[in-house]
Amino acid sequence: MAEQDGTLVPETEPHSGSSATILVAEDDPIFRRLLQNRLQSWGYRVITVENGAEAWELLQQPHTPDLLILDWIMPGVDGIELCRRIREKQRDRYQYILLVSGKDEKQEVVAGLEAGADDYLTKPFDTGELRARLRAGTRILTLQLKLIQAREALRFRATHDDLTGLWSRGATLHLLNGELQRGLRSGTSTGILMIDLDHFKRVNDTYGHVVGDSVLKEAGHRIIQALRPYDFAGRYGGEEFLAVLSNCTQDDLEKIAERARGAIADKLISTGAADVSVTASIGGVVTANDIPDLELLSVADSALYEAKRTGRNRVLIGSCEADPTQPGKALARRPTLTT
Ligand code: GH3
Ligand code: MG
Ligand code: MG
Ligand code: MG
Repeated sequence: MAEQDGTLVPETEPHSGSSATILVAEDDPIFRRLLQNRLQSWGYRVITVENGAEAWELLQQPHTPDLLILDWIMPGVDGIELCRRIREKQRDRYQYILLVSGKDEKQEVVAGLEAGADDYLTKPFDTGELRARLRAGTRILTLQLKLIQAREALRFRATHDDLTGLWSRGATLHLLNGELQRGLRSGTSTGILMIDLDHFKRVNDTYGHVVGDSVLKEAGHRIIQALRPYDFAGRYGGEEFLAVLSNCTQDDLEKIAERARGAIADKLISTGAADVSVTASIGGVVTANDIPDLELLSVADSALYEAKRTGRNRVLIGSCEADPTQPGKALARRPTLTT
């Protein structure tokens, strides 16, 4: 349908069912209102602002629209300046910009695109053309969304263990280092728990690997449930898990370790094929000192070894003081019995 003087004439187009949100920045109140009505009749959600400064302010907030219709000529921050600002700021998501103007000169169109607009419409314009151009923009944004989802799925797979969904070994060690640094900066203690399922080979030998896998998955889940919301756990090895507890006293560490041990041991794991009884031995360490991760892991490992040696299904916390004579070394390695 043709337009007169940039004004949109109401028409009864079928609802497109689109759920995209469009930000319209337009200083002409009549054109703004008509544009809003038309876009809404096509199924878009619409946010309108009267000038570029308002649009820019709105775009600083989280969850802003990805589809923008910007008027070129507005008082203060105009559409071109807005395009430049949007493109200068690195965002997670790309925003598709349709620039609207009464200017029709080729060099004006080029200037608009150079400033960062994706497409250009000259007033007065045909609503059919506007609709088609918005669909083109939506197609690009949909493609972008799929790419982001694919990237996130890859990122998840690269940092998580396939079977349990917990952090992978590499990611766990990376996060552990981050927590240790954070603990040092804030002067708080960080705790580590090394959790190893007892006689897990027997589980596989008795019930088979498929059941063994289900048990591992459920054990990982129970460990996560036993932790505080801001702690994290990863699969450190085959049937071994590593939990990292930030801002954690020795008392906290013992309580949480005991909770994790009980969570695994106290209730049979139902796998569908069999109800399996399994226990875990846990070695821990807590420190506020500048001790390298490998040193801490070695203390936790020694405690775990001791827990295995002295009967399994138990928690032992190794003591770990910084050795003033050997920076980066733990002073005491002998685990102290806590349960
Ligand atoms: P311990 O109490 O001394 O830890 O005995 P264990 O049998 O648990 O220890 P060991 O290290 O001898 O055996 C670990 C077993 O865990 C052997 C291995 O087949 C099993 N395992 C490791 N990864 C997986 C896995 O992804 N799935 C299954 N089903 N089993 C696994
Ligand atoms: Mg204007
Ligand atoms: Mg084991
Ligand atoms: Mg093991």
